[in-house]
Amino acid sequence: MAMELWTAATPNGWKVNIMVEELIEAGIEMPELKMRSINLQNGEQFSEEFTRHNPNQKIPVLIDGDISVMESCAILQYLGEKYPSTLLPQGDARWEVLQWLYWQAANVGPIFGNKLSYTRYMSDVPDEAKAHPLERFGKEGLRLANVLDRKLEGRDYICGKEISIADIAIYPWMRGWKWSKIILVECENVMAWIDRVRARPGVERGLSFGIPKDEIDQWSEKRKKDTAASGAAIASNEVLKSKI
Ligand SMILES: N[C@@H](CCC(=O)N[C@@H](CS)C(=O)NCC(=O)O)C(=O)O
Repeated sequence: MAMELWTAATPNGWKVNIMVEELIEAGIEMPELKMRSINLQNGEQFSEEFTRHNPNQKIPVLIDGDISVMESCAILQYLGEKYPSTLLPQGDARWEVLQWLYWQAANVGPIFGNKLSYTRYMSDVPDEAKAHPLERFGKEGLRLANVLDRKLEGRDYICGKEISIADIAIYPWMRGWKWSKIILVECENVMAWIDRVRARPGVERGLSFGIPKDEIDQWSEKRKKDTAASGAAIASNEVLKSKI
C-alpha cells in the first residue's frame, strides 16, 4: 500500500524526502510515496483533516495505512526501523545515532528555527524587541554548530563512516545557515560535512522537493521574497491561536 507524506518545502519537510531517497540509494525497494503539499501560509495545517493525522498541526506527517506519524525525527526513526539499513544501525551504534537525532529535535530545530524567524520573518517587530532573542538564539545556534564541529572531527558523518538518520535530521538546518544568519564559516568540519552530504545523489533528489533543481543552492530573489512572506504569515502572533 502507498504511504502518504503531507509536507512542505522546509528543513523539517526535506528531512523525510532525503530519508526516502537515501533508503532507495541503500537498495531498499520502497513502496510508492504519495506526496501532498500543505500550504502553510494558507493555514492548511490547521484543518480538521490535517489535525486528525497530526494533532500538533505542523508538517511533516507520514501516513502509512492505519499509522500516522508526526515529528520529522520520529518519521526518520519509523522509516529506519521499518526498512533496516545502515541509516539506523543495530547494537551500540544505534544509541549513538538516536542521541544525535534527539539532539537535533530538542536543540538544533528550535534554536535555528527561532533565529530564522527573528532574522527573516518578524519584520513588523521593532528592532529593540528583537535584539535579545536575536543575540540569544544566534549565540546558542553557534554553540550548537561548534558542538557538531567537534563531533565531526576526524569523521565523514556524525556517527562515523556512514551517513545516518542523525545526519539527515541535522543537515537541512545547518545548510541553511546563510538564511538564518548563523555564520558557520569558522566551523570547518561542519562546512566540509555540509558539502559532503550535499554531494550525495539521494540528498539532491530529496532537496529538490518543492524547489527547482537550479535553486537548491541559491534561491532566486522572488523565492526569498515569497518565503519571507510565507514565514511572516506563520510567525505572526495575530494568526497564532492557543485554542485548538
Ligand atoms: N518538531 C517538529 C517541527 C515541525 C515544524 O515546525 N514544521 C513547520 C514547518 S518547518 C510548520 O509546519 N509550521 C507551521 C506552523 O507553525 O503553523 C518536526 O520536526 O516535525
